[in-house]
Amino acid sequence: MRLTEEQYAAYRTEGFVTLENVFSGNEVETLLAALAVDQRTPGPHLITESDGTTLRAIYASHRRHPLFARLVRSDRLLGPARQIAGPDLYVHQMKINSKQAFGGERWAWHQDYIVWRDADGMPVANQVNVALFLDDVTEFNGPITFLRGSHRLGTLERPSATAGDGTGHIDPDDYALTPAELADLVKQHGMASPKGARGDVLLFSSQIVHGSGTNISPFARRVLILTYNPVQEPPRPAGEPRPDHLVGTDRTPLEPIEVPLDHP
Ligand code: HL5
Ligand code: SIN
Ligand code: MN
Repeated sequence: MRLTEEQYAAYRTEGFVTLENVFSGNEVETLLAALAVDQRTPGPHLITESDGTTLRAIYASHRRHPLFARLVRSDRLLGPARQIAGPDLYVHQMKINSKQAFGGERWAWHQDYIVWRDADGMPVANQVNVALFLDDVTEFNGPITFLRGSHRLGTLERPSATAGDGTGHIDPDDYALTPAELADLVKQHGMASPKGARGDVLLFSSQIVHGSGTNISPFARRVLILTYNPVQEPPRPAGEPRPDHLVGTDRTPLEPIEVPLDHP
């Protein structure tokens, strides 16, 4: 699968592009069934909301469940990712942000790359994020919102940011842009929040400013986000690397496969 010239140009200019109908309803159902199984496996890969119990995010399902292991090699995701980030990619990170109905919490405005640079020693910002919608994403359930073209600003330094204690997931709150920065950037860039049906795919740059609001609707907004990184540019951590559910260590270049995913 390849992006059209228009889609490729949109990604380069805007920092994101949406692809419709990439996975079928049956495939999404099968992925959700696998997620239901995987989220019962306890461990540090489960992140909760501020209540300490509701699931906020789950990392690295591809390392525990064969269906997700196939998904990360799917040509429908890997094809466009290779066009953008180069032929030899591995999974730097995979997460499902599960933003639940009636209260799934916000993700603060941030850029991804600066976090991976500081926490993991990621040398260059050549990652592409490939987000697969597991629910319909609407204006009501907390869509990811972008500042158009803000990936072209490069890294916006955060004087007060801390890269965590080296063991856990870093919430974008710790790298959030200030209200003054946001107000200024929105004037120049404007905002966009791509909507779509479950099965659609949203590609976005690791340098684009993004965030999302609380989900006050009765509809969950589960989004699976894969971050591919070129094998030639792995992180070089200054100290102990973060655990491998956060920072992928299998750096064998992924070969695209094309198989339907509507069976486990
Ligand atoms: N939670 C991620 C990590 O690597 C970083 C954020 O959206 C990605 C900024 O811990
Ligand atoms: C979100 O799920 O809304 C935020 C995604 C991200 O920060 O990558
Ligand atoms: Mn992010």
